[in-house]
Formats: sequence, C-alpha cells, structure tokens
Amino acid sequence: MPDSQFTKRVFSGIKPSGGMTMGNYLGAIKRWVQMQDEEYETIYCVVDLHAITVWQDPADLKRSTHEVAAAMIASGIDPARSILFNQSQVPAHAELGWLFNCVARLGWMNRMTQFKEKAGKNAEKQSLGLYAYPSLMAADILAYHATHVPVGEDQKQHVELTRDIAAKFNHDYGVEFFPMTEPVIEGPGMRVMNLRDGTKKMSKSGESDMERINMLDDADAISKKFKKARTDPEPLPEVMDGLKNRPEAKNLVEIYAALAGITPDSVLNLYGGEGWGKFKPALADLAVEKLAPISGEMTRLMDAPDELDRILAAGADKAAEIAEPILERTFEIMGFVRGRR
Ligand code: AQP
Repeated sequence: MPDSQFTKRVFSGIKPSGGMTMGNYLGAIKRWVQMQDEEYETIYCVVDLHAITVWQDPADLKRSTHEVAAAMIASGIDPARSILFNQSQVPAHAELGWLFNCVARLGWMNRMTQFKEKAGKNAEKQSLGLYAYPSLMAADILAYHATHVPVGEDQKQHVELTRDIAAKFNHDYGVEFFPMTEPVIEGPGMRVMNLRDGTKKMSKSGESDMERINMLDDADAISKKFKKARTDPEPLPEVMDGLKNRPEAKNLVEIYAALAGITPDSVLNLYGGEGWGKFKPALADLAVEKLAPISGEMTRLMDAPDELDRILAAGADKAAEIAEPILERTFEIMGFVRGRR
C-alpha cells in the first residue's frame, strides 16, 4: 500500500500517571480538539500501559485514568466524533509492541533523551518497560496506520523512532505496510516548562506541586503558583529576543500567548516594559478564565465514573475494529501461523 493511500488519521495519547497539567492541555489536548474539525479521523487514547512503566498505586491509576478521560471530554474531545478509549482495553497495542521490540535496535533506544531524563542517575533501577516505552508508543500509532501525531516538542524524538521502526519493518519484509507518520508540532505552548526551573518541562509527576499548574487547581492555587513562579529581576522586554537566556520569563510569556491564542510577540506588545508585579496577576487571571470552565466540567464527569467507563469501553470497541485487522496482517507478513479465529 503506497503512502498516498493511507487515510489521514491522527493518533495521540496521555499517560494516566498523575493529575493532568497545563502542559498536557496546551501542548496536546487544545490542538487535538481543533483536529476534530480538520480533515483527519481522530483517535485519542488514555495510555494506561505506559503509566505503569513507573509504579502506580492501583487506586491512583483508576482515578488518573478517569481524570485524563474527563479532561479530554471537558476540553472538547467529542466521543461521537473521535475514538476515545484506554489502551489496555485493546490488546493489539501490547501485541504489536512486542513485535516492534524485535524490530527496534538497542542503539536507537539508547539515544532516547526522555529515558535519560526520567531515569536520571538511577537507570539500573528503572523498569524494562520505561526503556521500551517508545517501542510501545510506535505500536500505539502504527496499530492504526496513523499518519499524523500531534505531540509536544518533548515527544518528537519518539515519533521519529516510530518512523524508523516503520521503515525497518517495511524494508525487512519487503512491504509498504506501515506509513511514515508525521509529528504535528505547532504554536506556542508546545513545550510548557516547570514554574520553578525553566529548563525542565512541566510534568505530572514532578517533585513539587508548586512547579506545575494542574487542570483541577482552583483560582487560589493558580494565582499562588504564578506568584511564586521563579523569574528574574528584569522587566519584560519589548521583543522576544530580549528573553534569550531567561528561560523562566520566556516560559511565562509563552504560557500567556498559548492561553490567549496570540503570538508571544503580541504578549510583549501588551506587557513590554512592565514588571512581574503586573504580569503575573494578569497571567493568573487569564489561566483561571480559561481553565475554570474545564475543571468544573471535569469534576462533574469524574463524579460519574460509570459513564466514563461506558464511553471508554465503547471507544475501545471502535478502536479494536481498526487495530485488529492491521495487527493480523502484521502477523501474516511476518509468517506467524494464525489458524484460530
Ligand atoms: N510540559 C509540556 N509541554 C507541552 N506538552 C506536554 N505534554 C506533556 N507535558 C507537556 C504533552 O502531553 C501529551 C501527553 O503526555 P504524557 O502525559 O503521556 O507524557 P509525558 O510527556 O511524559 O507527561 P508528563 O506530565 O511528563 O508525565 P510523567 O511526569 O508522568 O512522566 C504529549 O503529547 C506530550 O507532548
């Protein structure tokens, strides 16, 4: 099947490894919602198998799975227009993941910067799953022949690995079966940084709650976190060039831009020359204005977990309808005996 015949299909996912952050919203979900109105078929997944690459308390995993699903729906992912499900309910992910573990090369995995960042000095103590994570992510994408993956900057390398796996598979078996998936990375907010250290990304599982804005934070927490966010003594510059080597300041300007839907330069047109005493409260007000309606709806949805479970199960049925024939054909190409139907 040549590339041009692949349906334009988007796949992306979020790990239920803790509370949803503003990074997940600005870097991922906001764009996913728009893609429903574009020319793509959209598939969005709560990637629970990825969450357990680090220890998850079972009750927390369940709660976080509901929280991620609720955040997606409350932000505008419509289960009637997109396929929305949790990964572990579609076994094709794990099965194709194993096949890809046998395609991916150790040298490729050793270059994955996210593993190095997450494992830190303790690489020996990490799970094998954390190391193999990008190969399972390739399976998530390619089980649907997804052509486009909207992700934050931080995940770009994993989408490149997905292309390497697809290319090696196609080459080794002499087929044009898997597409060359494109990462879709656009606009400000695609890498939201930690509020206490502007060189690290904002993460769900970062050490301190003060370093991130959670989607469920209330107005007081949001304003306190921005107030205490690390900055520098300089006022805001008139142009973006003035934010070079000022990672924390740059991050706050980019968060404002992403929330307001304007460019960072336009933010500086409004606030250039002003101090943090004026900018931080304005940023906090804007964040509350944008997040409060979403967090209100998230809370309502999370109070009805049975309804969320029903939506995820129905989505998993639809997802399996696409993934199972692709997995089956992969087994066939590789020479597996598959007489059982
Ligand atoms: N800080 C961020 N800025 C921009 N985009 C981000 N994303 C996550 N954090 C940021 C995007 O959200 C999607 C889902 O990511 P994920 O939660 O599955 O994985 P992650 O990137 O490993 O997220 P965390 O918060 O850092 O999780 P933990 O701390 O548990 O490891 C992706 O599209 C990602 O780009």
